[in-house]
Amino acid sequence: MNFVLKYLVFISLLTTWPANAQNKHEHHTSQKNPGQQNSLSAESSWIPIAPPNAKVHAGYMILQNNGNEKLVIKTVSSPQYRKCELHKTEIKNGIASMEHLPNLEIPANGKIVLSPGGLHIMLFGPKRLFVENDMVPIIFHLENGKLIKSMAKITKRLYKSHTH
Ligand SMILES: [Cu+2]
Repeated sequence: MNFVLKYLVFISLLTTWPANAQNKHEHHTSQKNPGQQNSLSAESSWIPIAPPNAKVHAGYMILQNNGNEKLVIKTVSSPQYRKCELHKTEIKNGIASMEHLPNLEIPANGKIVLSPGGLHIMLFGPKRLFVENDMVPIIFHLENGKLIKSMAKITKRLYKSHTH
């Protein structure tokens, strides 16, 4: 698990490097606490494995804001899906429906859990067939212009929910 988290942070650093390049002092802090400079980290990212003909998948993870300012995710993308959206499943009168969220705010020093039956990333149009343990990049586009990349693992479904 530790290795995975470090790997995610490493990927995040790569992704945001161009935006941070002019900020020289961040270089010193990166060894000590790499998560700090990105503020946002996506941990335990997973996508339940879907039947080969499924046109839509869902992504779940824990979004942790390590900074002292709120962060807003404006859009989400993945090179391996045609389109990604922020969704929220709600149950009204016993019927589950999904809402497409215009953005997602993560409070300062707070975290948001995306999990089956609640918040999720809706992943439309997989561009290839995934098998268990494949790693799929999911990129969060923040309001402040930064990109945060996470790797989601194709995983056997743990809970029964969110069928389409
Ligand atoms: Cu959805």
